[in-house]
Amino acid sequence: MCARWELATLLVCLLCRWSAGQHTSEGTSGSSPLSVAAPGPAEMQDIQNMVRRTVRQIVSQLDPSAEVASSGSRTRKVKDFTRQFHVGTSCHDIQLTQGADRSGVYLVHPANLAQGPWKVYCDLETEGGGWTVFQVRDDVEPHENFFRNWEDYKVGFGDFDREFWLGNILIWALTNADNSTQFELAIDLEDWSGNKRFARYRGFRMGPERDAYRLYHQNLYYGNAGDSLFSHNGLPFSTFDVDNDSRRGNYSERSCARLYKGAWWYGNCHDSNLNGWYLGGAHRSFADGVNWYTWTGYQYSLRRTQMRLRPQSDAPIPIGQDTFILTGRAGRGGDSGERVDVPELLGPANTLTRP
Ligand SMILES: [Ca+2]
Repeated sequence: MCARWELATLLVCLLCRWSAGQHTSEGTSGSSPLSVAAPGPAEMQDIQNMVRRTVRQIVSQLDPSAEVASSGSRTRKVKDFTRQFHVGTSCHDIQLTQGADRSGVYLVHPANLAQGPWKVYCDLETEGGGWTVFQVRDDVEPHENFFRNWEDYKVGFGDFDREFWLGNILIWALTNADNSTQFELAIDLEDWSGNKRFARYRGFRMGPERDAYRLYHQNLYYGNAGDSLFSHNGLPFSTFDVDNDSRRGNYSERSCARLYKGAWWYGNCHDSNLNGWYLGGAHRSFADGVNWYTWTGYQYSLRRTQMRLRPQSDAPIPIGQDTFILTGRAGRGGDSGERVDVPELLGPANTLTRP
């Protein structure tokens, strides 16, 4: 493996030197009749992305079991605990009542769903654990297509060991299983230089489908990525085929999901687009990548993102100035205590959470 990595590293060095040499010689001589125009920053970014992709392909061919810890990976390392632990009502419940302490795939059956159980990825190791991870974008091969319709986002898609969206039914069910539990939302971001940022919200939940899977949270209470979910609070979910955003215009202009190649709680249109196109770093197109505006702007597509939820602790919430609280009971699906019938989860479209 070491030798393979050395080979890959050598290749990167050679390519980088070659492209740098091209750049330098053109920059200094300039008059050579054979020289082409020196690449600008955008072209250099494209070259870097191309090199990165090529190395990734070479490494994955050399070592099919390569994992995400090293660049050039294909999948994330995910363990399956569905046979070792009983079905719980949530990841937090399984950790609490069965003593599970390793992250991986478990079976949960939220009390407000008629059907179940369902597979979910639990992070039981980060900051005390108890997290259900509901969105992952990552530097894996092959990438998942996130430009999907309402039904796909409703049921969920992807692979737990690559990229996925858990599905709006389950995100709704988990955050509305009872009327008293409040949920914390953690968003983790990583750029292509390995820098990591995060944003934390309290009072997170998603409305039911009749509420268009609306996003509710209390204001950002902790984080260093900036608050790119502020303007999305209280907005309904939109996909390219179901336009619930507030943008007006003619056909091609009126849908944020279509314009920005994602599915999100768009208004007119967004400060964050974590389900956008995986563009692998800086991009020339506007706001259609995996963007988090307050950190990397509208023309930088992040390398890794993750969204996870868990019951929040009972510690006091530091509510500052300008804090919005939109966590009322309206639209909660668990009010009556009845189980909601969601036959969609039993359909063949559900390849992610079906055991
Ligand atoms: Ca619209």
